[in-house]
Amino acid sequence: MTEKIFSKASEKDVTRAIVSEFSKQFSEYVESDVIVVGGGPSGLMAGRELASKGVKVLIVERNNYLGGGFWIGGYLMNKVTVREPAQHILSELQIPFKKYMEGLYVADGPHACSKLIAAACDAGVIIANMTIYEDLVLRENNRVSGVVVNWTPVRALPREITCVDPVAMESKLVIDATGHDACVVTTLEERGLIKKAGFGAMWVEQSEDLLVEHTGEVHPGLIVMGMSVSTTFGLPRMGPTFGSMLLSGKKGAEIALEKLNQ
Ligand code: 48F
Repeated sequence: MTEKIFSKASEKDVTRAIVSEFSKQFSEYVESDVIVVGGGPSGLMAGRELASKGVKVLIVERNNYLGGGFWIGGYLMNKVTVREPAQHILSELQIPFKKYMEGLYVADGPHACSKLIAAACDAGVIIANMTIYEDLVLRENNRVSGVVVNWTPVRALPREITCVDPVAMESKLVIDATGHDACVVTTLEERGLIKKAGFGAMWVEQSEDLLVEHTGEVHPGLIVMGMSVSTTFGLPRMGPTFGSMLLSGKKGAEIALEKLNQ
């Protein structure tokens, strides 16, 4: 037999490595500073900003993959656009882009998205993927204090097959970065604690400024960012341009940092 290329490790070692490392990390992140629900462009940007400043951040993402709508620019075409001044964030993340016209820039979706994911991971963000947000933890004066989650496949099956209770994770702040659905805000609405307006019709030149302006805390302990902001406040949608997702993520992270330091 020829000399082996790989080191010695059997099936049991591989399985133990996965189980023990996963449970160690999961146990550590059952309590975080910030839980970001949704790993699209706004959530990833916020996670990266916070983690790079030493904040303990967990991103909860229902899909196996991260990136949300940032892989594809629109209509199944994988070019993403940003408007001035968001190209500076592309430069900061070392994402190649080209100027299409004055104030409008184009990048490759897969390249931009994978660089943003890597930037969040490099900064120290921990990802709970295939994990779906179900509900909030609410404490004194209805302050948001964590999230209730389950495995996505458990939620995807009919109740009669998988009647499995979810688990809860605690944090000082929660961020709703779930996009158009604004899932976290919706659970507050179901309890009569907030009223969301639903996003408006498309108007690119109004929407992006308004979205960044309205990014912030909407309820004690809950910050909204990205498309969730439009859905919460009834702002116009902007379609396949992503500058405000990145800027909203940055602004939301600054607000979260201020709150954590208070
Ligand atoms: O939708 P998404 O990309 O949100 P975003 O960061 O960016 C919006 C743009 O992509 C685009 C746009 C403007 O350019 O209109 O749509 O605001 O990413 C949202 C992420 O949240 C996850 C979802 O799978 C996606 O990756 N998500 C949504 N609901 C849940 C969730 C949930 N209940 N639990 C966990 N993750």
